[in-house]
Amino acid sequence: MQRLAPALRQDNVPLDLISLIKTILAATKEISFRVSQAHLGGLMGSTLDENIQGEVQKKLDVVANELFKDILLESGFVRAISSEEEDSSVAGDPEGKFLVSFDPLDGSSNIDINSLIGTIFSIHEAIPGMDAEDPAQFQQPGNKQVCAGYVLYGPSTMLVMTTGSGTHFYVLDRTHGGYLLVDRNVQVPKDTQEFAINMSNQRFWQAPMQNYINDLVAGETGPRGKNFNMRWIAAMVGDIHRVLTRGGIFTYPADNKKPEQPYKLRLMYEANPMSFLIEQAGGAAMTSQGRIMDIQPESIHQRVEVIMGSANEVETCLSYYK
Ligand code: AFP
Repeated sequence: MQRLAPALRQDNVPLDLISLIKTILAATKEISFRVSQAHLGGLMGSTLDENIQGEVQKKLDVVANELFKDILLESGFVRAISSEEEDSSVAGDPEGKFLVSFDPLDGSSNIDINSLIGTIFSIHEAIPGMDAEDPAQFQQPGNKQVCAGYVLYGPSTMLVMTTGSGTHFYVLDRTHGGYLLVDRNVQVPKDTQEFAINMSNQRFWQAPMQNYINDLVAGETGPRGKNFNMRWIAAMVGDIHRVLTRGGIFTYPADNKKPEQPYKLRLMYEANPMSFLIEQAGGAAMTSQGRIMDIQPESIHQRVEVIMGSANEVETCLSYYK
């Protein structure tokens, strides 16, 4: 099994990006440890604060965010960061070459039930001449990402990452403290019989998604002529990891539960990095209107519709919108 840095050099990843990736991974190793000790260290439960999106912050959300933020801002590689847990972007080194967007702990509702959670990150190059303080520098589409990945704090701590040369799986080897490459160029099967959606929102979806899911649930007696299984982990990192491992379709469609907020997932630190990973593994990552990675972002915490996974199944789903 190959160590991380030689694997990245094999993919011709520039040295400064490798250094940034190593910095990110140093933070994830510490978060992984804190997650495993959370109950013993008094880090279960919520704080009294809400983030800018009106979500109550868990104690571990705050710890993971501070760890990630501090290590990135002190690294010298980063011009600015943006995080799910920060109101706006935070300036780093004015000479830093990269911008990092991240969700320090995705799937926070799983913390208290000792279930899957993870850290998601997305890296863009900083725009020359733009001020480190200016949040507008983050308004770059997903197709300009130079690296994206997540670390899943599961039974083993796994890194899934792409720098544009395929999507690779790594496992944290606690005997030497580094990530080892375990699967190079994973491929999402084109077809699937598994879907992931929060079914409790069914009555709030638009008609095309209602019709599509009804046809999946109808199974072999319905128009699809085959049975589908359903899974929902309530952490995008967990659901996307399953899709990358054995295929499937994952969607968080538009709904009218809160008419002022039709979408749930965040473009910059959830949908874009996951889209890069899925596409690099031969899958598709779309909204009902087009490719996620071609969306021009307007703000850091922008939300977006997500339909991603096995390419043929995503195409079938989108055909209901035509
Ligand atoms: P957090 O990052 O706030 O924990 O949100 C998790 C999430 O954005 C995504 O990871 C899940 O797929 C989705 O929310 C779960 O949503 P439901 O609450 O509808 O299950």
